[in-house]
Amino acid sequence: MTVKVAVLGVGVMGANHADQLTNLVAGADVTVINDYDDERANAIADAIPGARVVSDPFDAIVAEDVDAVVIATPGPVHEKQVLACLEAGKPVLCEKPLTTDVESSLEIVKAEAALGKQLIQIGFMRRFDDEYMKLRALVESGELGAPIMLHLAHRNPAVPDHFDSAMIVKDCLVHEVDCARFLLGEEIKSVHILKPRPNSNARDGLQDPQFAIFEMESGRMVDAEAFVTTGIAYEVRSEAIFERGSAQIGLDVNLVRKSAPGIWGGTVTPGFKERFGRAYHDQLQRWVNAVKRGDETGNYVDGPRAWDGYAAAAVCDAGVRSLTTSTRVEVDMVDRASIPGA
Ligand code: ISE
Repeated sequence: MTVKVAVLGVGVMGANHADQLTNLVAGADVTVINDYDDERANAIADAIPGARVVSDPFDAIVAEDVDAVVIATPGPVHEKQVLACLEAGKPVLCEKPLTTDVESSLEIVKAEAALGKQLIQIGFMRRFDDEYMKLRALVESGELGAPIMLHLAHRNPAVPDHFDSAMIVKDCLVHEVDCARFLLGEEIKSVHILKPRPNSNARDGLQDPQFAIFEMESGRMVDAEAFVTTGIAYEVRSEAIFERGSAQIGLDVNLVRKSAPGIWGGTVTPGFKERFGRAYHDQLQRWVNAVKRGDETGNYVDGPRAWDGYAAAAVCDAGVRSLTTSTRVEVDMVDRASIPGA
Protein backbone atom coordinates (compact mmCIF):
# COMPACT_ATOMS: atom_id res chain seq x y z
CA MET A 1 0.00 0.00 0.00
CA THR A 2 1.19 3.50 -0.83
CA VAL A 3 0.08 6.21 1.61
CA LYS A 4 -1.47 9.13 -0.25
CA VAL A 5 -0.59 12.33 1.57
CA ALA A 6 -1.96 15.88 1.52
CA VAL A 7 0.48 18.57 2.60
CA LEU A 8 -1.25 21.65 4.00
CA GLY A 9 0.99 24.71 4.00
CA VAL A 10 4.04 24.71 1.78
CA GLY A 11 6.24 27.39 3.28
CA VAL A 12 9.76 26.34 4.31
CA MET A 13 8.76 23.31 6.38
CA GLY A 14 5.82 22.08 4.29
CA ALA A 15 7.84 22.33 1.08
CA ASN A 16 10.63 20.38 2.74
CA HIS A 17 8.18 17.64 3.83
CA ALA A 18 6.60 17.48 0.36
CA ASP A 19 10.03 17.14 -1.20
CA GLN A 20 11.22 14.44 1.21
CA LEU A 21 7.96 12.48 0.91
CA THR A 22 8.27 12.56 -2.87
CA ASN A 23 11.98 11.97 -3.34
CA LEU A 24 13.32 10.21 -0.25
CA VAL A 25 10.60 8.51 1.78
CA ALA A 26 9.47 5.04 0.69
CA GLY A 27 5.79 4.10 0.49
CA ALA A 28 4.23 7.56 0.20
CA ASP A 29 2.87 9.71 -2.63
CA VAL A 30 2.02 13.37 -2.23
CA THR A 31 -1.33 13.63 -4.00
CA VAL A 32 -2.63 16.98 -2.75
CA ILE A 33 -0.96 20.31 -2.03
CA ASN A 34 -2.72 23.16 -0.26
CA ASP A 35 -1.57 26.64 0.67
CA TYR A 36 -3.34 29.96 1.25
CA ASP A 37 -1.12 31.22 -1.55
CA ASP A 38 -2.30 29.34 -4.67
CA GLU A 39 0.69 30.43 -6.69
CA ARG A 40 3.06 28.87 -4.16
CA ALA A 41 0.91 25.71 -4.02
CA ASN A 42 1.02 25.42 -7.82
CA ALA A 43 4.78 25.88 -7.94
CA ILE A 44 5.29 23.03 -5.44
CA ALA A 45 2.66 20.74 -7.03
CA ASP A 46 4.20 21.24 -10.47
CA ALA A 47 7.39 19.58 -9.25
CA ILE A 48 5.55 16.51 -7.89
CA PRO A 49 4.30 13.98 -10.45
CA GLY A 50 0.61 13.24 -9.86
CA ALA A 51 0.01 15.97 -7.27
CA ARG A 52 -2.87 18.43 -7.59
CA VAL A 53 -3.68 21.67 -5.79
CA VAL A 54 -6.77 21.89 -3.58
CA SER A 55 -7.43 25.46 -2.43
CA ASP A 56 -9.57 24.69 0.61
CA PRO A 57 -7.69 22.82 3.36
CA PHE A 58 -10.89 21.12 4.57
CA ASP A 59 -11.62 19.77 1.08
CA ALA A 60 -8.04 18.53 0.97
CA ILE A 61 -8.45 16.65 4.26
CA VAL A 62 -11.58 14.76 3.17
CA ALA A 63 -10.45 14.15 -0.42
CA GLU A 64 -10.72 10.54 -1.61
CA ASP A 65 -7.15 10.48 -2.82
CA VAL A 66 -5.85 11.44 0.65
CA ASP A 67 -5.09 8.79 3.32
CA ALA A 68 -3.07 10.98 5.68
CA VAL A 69 -2.28 14.65 6.21
CA VAL A 70 0.80 16.73 6.99
CA ILE A 71 -0.04 20.09 8.59
CA ALA A 72 2.62 22.77 8.15
CA THR A 73 0.27 25.75 8.04
CA PRO A 74 0.59 28.71 10.47
CA GLY A 75 -0.19 27.79 14.12
CA PRO A 76 -3.49 29.70 14.44
CA VAL A 77 -5.25 27.44 11.90
CA HIS A 78 -4.00 24.11 13.32
CA GLU A 79 -6.85 23.55 15.75
CA LYS A 80 -9.61 23.35 13.11
CA GLN A 81 -7.46 21.42 10.67
CA VAL A 82 -6.42 18.79 13.24
CA LEU A 83 -10.03 18.41 14.40
CA ALA A 84 -11.12 17.95 10.77
CA CYS A 85 -8.53 15.16 10.43
CA LEU A 86 -9.91 13.47 13.55
CA GLU A 87 -13.44 13.80 12.20
CA ALA A 88 -12.39 12.25 8.90
CA GLY A 89 -10.48 9.52 10.78
CA LYS A 90 -7.24 10.46 8.97
CA PRO A 91 -3.78 10.25 10.52
CA VAL A 92 -2.05 13.60 10.79
CA LEU A 93 1.52 14.74 11.30
CA CYS A 94 1.16 18.25 12.70
CA GLU A 95 4.05 20.67 12.95
CA LYS A 96 4.36 22.46 16.26
CA PRO A 97 2.43 24.13 17.78
CA LEU A 98 -0.44 21.65 18.11
CA THR A 99 -2.63 24.74 18.66
CA THR A 100 -1.83 28.23 19.88
CA ASP A 101 -3.41 27.94 23.34
CA VAL A 102 -3.36 25.40 26.12
CA GLU A 103 -7.13 24.87 26.36
CA SER A 104 -7.63 23.94 22.72
CA SER A 105 -4.58 21.65 22.81
CA LEU A 106 -6.14 19.82 25.74
CA GLU A 107 -9.47 19.58 23.89
CA ILE A 108 -7.67 17.91 21.01
CA VAL A 109 -5.94 15.44 23.34
CA LYS A 110 -9.36 14.54 24.73
CA ALA A 111 -11.00 14.31 21.31
CA GLU A 112 -8.33 11.91 20.06
CA ALA A 113 -8.46 9.81 23.23
CA ALA A 114 -12.25 9.52 22.87
CA LEU A 115 -11.79 8.05 19.38
CA GLY A 116 -9.76 5.18 20.79
CA LYS A 117 -7.24 5.52 17.93
CA GLN A 118 -3.87 7.25 17.89
CA LEU A 119 -4.08 9.55 14.89
CA ILE A 120 -2.04 12.62 15.83
CA GLN A 121 1.74 12.88 15.69
CA ILE A 122 3.56 16.14 16.49
CA GLY A 123 6.59 17.26 14.48
CA PHE A 124 9.15 17.38 17.27
CA MET A 125 11.75 16.04 14.87
CA ARG A 126 14.70 16.10 17.26
CA ARG A 127 13.42 12.87 18.77
CA PHE A 128 14.46 11.19 15.48
CA ASP A 129 17.96 12.67 15.45
CA ASP A 130 20.66 10.06 15.98
CA GLU A 131 22.45 12.00 18.71
CA TYR A 132 19.27 12.70 20.69
CA MET A 133 18.30 9.04 20.45
CA LYS A 134 21.73 8.00 21.73
CA LEU A 135 21.55 10.42 24.65
CA ARG A 136 18.07 9.20 25.52
CA ALA A 137 19.31 5.58 25.34
CA LEU A 138 22.20 6.47 27.67
CA VAL A 139 19.76 7.95 30.19
CA GLU A 140 17.55 4.87 29.96
CA SER A 141 20.47 2.45 30.32
CA GLY A 142 21.45 3.87 33.70
CA GLU A 143 25.12 3.29 32.79
CA LEU A 144 26.22 6.64 34.21
CA GLY A 145 23.73 6.58 37.04
CA ALA A 146 20.72 8.87 37.17
CA PRO A 147 20.75 12.15 35.23
CA ILE A 148 20.79 15.21 37.49
CA MET A 149 20.87 18.25 35.22
CA LEU A 150 20.74 19.25 31.57
CA HIS A 151 22.40 22.27 29.97
CA LEU A 152 20.71 23.14 26.68
CA ALA A 153 21.47 25.81 24.11
CA HIS A 154 19.46 26.94 21.07
CA ARG A 155 21.08 29.60 18.89
CA ASN A 156 19.84 31.05 15.62
CA PRO A 157 21.82 33.45 13.47
CA ALA A 158 18.81 35.73 12.97
CA VAL A 159 15.01 35.82 13.10
CA PRO A 160 12.45 37.66 10.95
CA ASP A 161 11.31 41.15 12.04
CA HIS A 162 7.91 39.95 13.28
CA PHE A 163 9.60 37.72 15.90
CA ASP A 164 8.84 39.04 19.39
CA SER A 165 10.08 37.92 22.81
CA ALA A 166 7.15 35.52 23.33
CA MET A 167 7.89 33.87 19.98
CA ILE A 168 11.38 33.06 21.16
CA VAL A 169 9.65 30.96 23.82
CA LYS A 170 6.95 29.44 21.62
CA ASP A 171 8.92 28.87 18.43
CA CYS A 172 12.48 28.18 19.64
CA LEU A 173 12.55 27.34 23.34
CA VAL A 174 9.63 24.96 22.70
CA HIS A 175 12.13 22.49 21.20
CA GLU A 176 14.21 22.61 24.39
CA VAL A 177 11.00 22.00 26.36
CA ASP A 178 10.35 18.86 24.35
CA CYS A 179 14.01 17.88 24.54
CA ALA A 180 14.00 18.10 28.37
CA ARG A 181 10.79 16.04 28.58
CA PHE A 182 12.08 13.49 26.05
CA LEU A 183 15.55 13.07 27.52
CA LEU A 184 14.47 12.91 31.14
CA GLY A 185 11.13 11.16 30.59
CA GLU A 186 9.14 13.38 32.93
CA GLU A 187 7.07 16.55 32.93
CA ILE A 188 8.26 20.08 33.64
CA LYS A 189 6.87 21.49 36.88
CA SER A 190 7.88 25.14 36.68
CA VAL A 191 9.59 27.62 34.40
CA HIS A 192 11.59 30.71 35.24
CA ILE A 193 12.90 32.80 32.37
CA LEU A 194 15.77 35.09 33.27
CA LYS A 195 16.47 38.08 31.08
CA PRO A 196 20.11 38.85 30.43
CA ARG A 197 21.11 42.23 29.00
CA PRO A 198 19.87 42.13 25.38
CA ASN A 199 22.28 41.59 22.55
CA SER A 200 23.10 44.86 20.78
CA ASN A 201 22.08 43.19 17.48
CA ALA A 202 18.59 42.47 18.80
CA ARG A 203 15.78 44.70 17.55
CA ASP A 204 14.60 47.27 20.14
CA GLY A 205 12.30 45.61 22.68
CA LEU A 206 13.31 42.03 21.78
CA GLN A 207 14.39 40.13 24.88
CA ASP A 208 17.24 38.18 23.36
CA PRO A 209 18.91 36.13 24.73
CA GLN A 210 16.67 34.37 27.24
CA PHE A 211 17.86 32.01 29.91
CA ALA A 212 15.23 29.52 31.07
CA ILE A 213 15.29 27.29 34.14
CA PHE A 214 12.98 24.28 34.03
CA GLU A 215 12.30 22.42 37.24
CA MET A 216 11.29 18.85 36.48
CA GLU A 217 8.72 16.86 38.49
CA SER A 218 11.49 14.86 40.16
CA GLY A 219 13.39 18.00 41.19
CA ARG A 220 16.01 17.72 38.45
CA MET A 221 16.90 21.05 36.88
CA VAL A 222 17.48 22.11 33.29
CA ASP A 223 18.90 25.37 32.02
CA ALA A 224 18.13 26.35 28.45
CA GLU A 225 19.61 29.27 26.60
CA ALA A 226 17.68 30.70 23.65
CA PHE A 227 19.66 33.24 21.66
CA VAL A 228 18.29 34.12 18.22
CA THR A 229 20.41 37.01 16.98
CA THR A 230 23.89 35.53 17.21
CA GLY A 231 24.73 36.48 13.63
CA ILE A 232 26.75 33.25 13.37
CA ALA A 233 24.89 30.08 12.37
CA TYR A 234 22.54 27.44 13.80
CA GLU A 235 23.74 25.85 17.02
CA VAL A 236 21.77 23.39 19.13
CA ARG A 237 23.59 21.66 21.96
CA SER A 238 22.62 19.48 24.90
CA GLU A 239 24.72 18.27 27.79
CA ALA A 240 23.49 15.80 30.39
CA ILE A 241 25.15 15.61 33.78
CA PHE A 242 24.80 12.24 35.47
CA GLU A 243 25.79 10.85 38.85
CA ARG A 244 28.84 9.19 37.29
CA GLY A 245 29.70 11.24 34.24
CA SER A 246 28.36 13.53 31.59
CA ALA A 247 27.49 13.36 27.90
CA GLN A 248 27.18 15.98 25.22
CA ILE A 249 25.51 16.14 21.79
CA GLY A 250 25.30 18.79 19.08
CA LEU A 251 28.97 19.66 18.88
CA ASP A 252 28.48 20.03 15.13
CA VAL A 253 31.86 18.50 14.39
CA ASN A 254 31.56 17.63 10.76
CA LEU A 255 34.47 18.02 8.40
CA VAL A 256 37.53 19.25 10.28
CA ARG A 257 40.06 20.74 7.89
CA LYS A 258 43.69 21.63 8.36
CA SER A 259 45.45 23.90 5.92
CA ALA A 260 48.18 26.50 5.62
CA PRO A 261 48.99 28.81 7.31
CA GLY A 262 48.36 26.73 10.43
CA ILE A 263 44.57 26.88 10.11
CA TRP A 264 42.38 24.26 11.76
CA GLY A 265 38.59 24.15 11.66
CA GLY A 266 35.30 23.56 9.93
CA THR A 267 31.93 25.22 9.42
CA VAL A 268 28.88 25.54 11.65
CA THR A 269 25.60 24.19 10.21
CA PRO A 270 23.71 27.17 8.75
CA GLY A 271 20.11 26.31 9.70
CA PHE A 272 17.67 23.76 11.09
CA LYS A 273 16.95 22.18 7.70
CA GLU A 274 20.59 21.23 7.34
CA ARG A 275 21.15 20.30 11.01
CA PHE A 276 18.03 18.11 11.25
CA GLY A 277 17.57 17.04 7.61
CA ARG A 278 18.09 13.38 8.42
CA ALA A 279 15.79 13.61 11.46
CA TYR A 280 13.00 15.13 9.33
CA HIS A 281 13.40 12.26 6.92
CA ASP A 282 13.34 9.55 9.59
CA GLN A 283 10.36 11.20 11.25
CA LEU A 284 8.41 11.06 7.97
CA GLN A 285 9.50 7.50 7.13
CA ARG A 286 8.51 6.16 10.54
CA TRP A 287 5.21 8.04 10.37
CA VAL A 288 4.39 6.63 6.91
CA ASN A 289 5.24 3.12 8.16
CA ALA A 290 3.02 3.61 11.21
CA VAL A 291 0.15 4.86 9.04
CA LYS A 292 0.46 1.71 6.91
CA ARG A 293 0.25 -0.51 10.00
CA GLY A 294 -2.48 1.61 11.60
CA ASP A 295 -5.56 -0.31 10.49
CA GLU A 296 -4.23 -3.40 12.25
CA THR A 297 -2.85 -1.71 15.35
CA GLY A 298 -5.23 1.24 15.87
CA ASN A 299 -2.05 3.31 16.21
CA TYR A 300 -1.09 5.53 13.28
CA VAL A 301 1.73 7.27 15.14
CA ASP A 302 5.39 6.54 15.82
CA GLY A 303 6.73 9.45 17.79
CA PRO A 304 5.55 12.38 19.91
CA ARG A 305 1.79 12.47 20.39
CA ALA A 306 -0.93 15.08 20.96
CA TRP A 307 -0.11 14.90 24.67
CA ASP A 308 3.42 16.12 23.93
CA GLY A 309 1.97 19.03 21.96
CA TYR A 310 -0.30 19.88 24.89
CA ALA A 311 2.55 19.63 27.42
CA ALA A 312 4.73 21.89 25.26
CA ALA A 313 1.90 24.42 25.02
CA ALA A 314 1.40 24.38 28.80
CA VAL A 315 5.11 24.87 29.51
CA CYS A 316 5.45 27.65 26.91
CA ASP A 317 2.38 29.38 28.34
CA ALA A 318 4.08 29.35 31.76
CA GLY A 319 7.26 30.56 30.04
CA VAL A 320 5.54 33.55 28.46
CA ARG A 321 3.99 34.44 31.83
CA SER A 322 7.41 34.18 33.45
CA LEU A 323 8.81 36.48 30.79
CA THR A 324 6.29 39.17 31.68
CA THR A 325 6.27 38.72 35.44
CA SER A 326 9.98 37.93 35.85
CA THR A 327 9.05 35.21 38.32
CA ARG A 328 9.09 31.43 38.50
CA VAL A 329 5.76 30.16 37.15
CA GLU A 330 4.20 26.76 37.87
CA VAL A 331 3.08 24.81 34.81
CA ASP A 332 -0.66 24.25 34.85
CA MET A 333 -1.37 20.81 33.38
CA VAL A 334 -3.94 18.09 33.93
CA ASP A 335 -2.79 14.66 35.02
CA ARG A 336 -2.24 12.42 31.99
CA ALA A 337 -3.83 9.47 33.77
CA SER A 338 -7.09 11.43 33.96
CA ILE A 339 -7.49 11.01 30.16
CA PRO A 340 -7.35 7.29 29.38
CA GLY A 341 -5.77 6.77 25.98
CA ALA A 342 -3.95 10.13 25.93
C1 ISE B 1 11.89 27.06 13.83
O1 ISE B 1 10.55 27.40 13.76
C2 ISE B 1 12.02 25.64 14.17
O2 ISE B 1 11.10 24.94 14.44
C3 ISE B 1 13.41 25.17 14.31
O3 ISE B 1 13.49 23.82 14.55
C4 ISE B 1 14.00 25.95 15.46
O4 ISE B 1 15.26 25.49 15.77
C5 ISE B 1 14.01 27.42 15.10
O5 ISE B 1 14.60 28.14 16.14
C6 ISE B 1 12.60 27.88 14.91
O6 ISE B 1 12.55 29.23 14.56
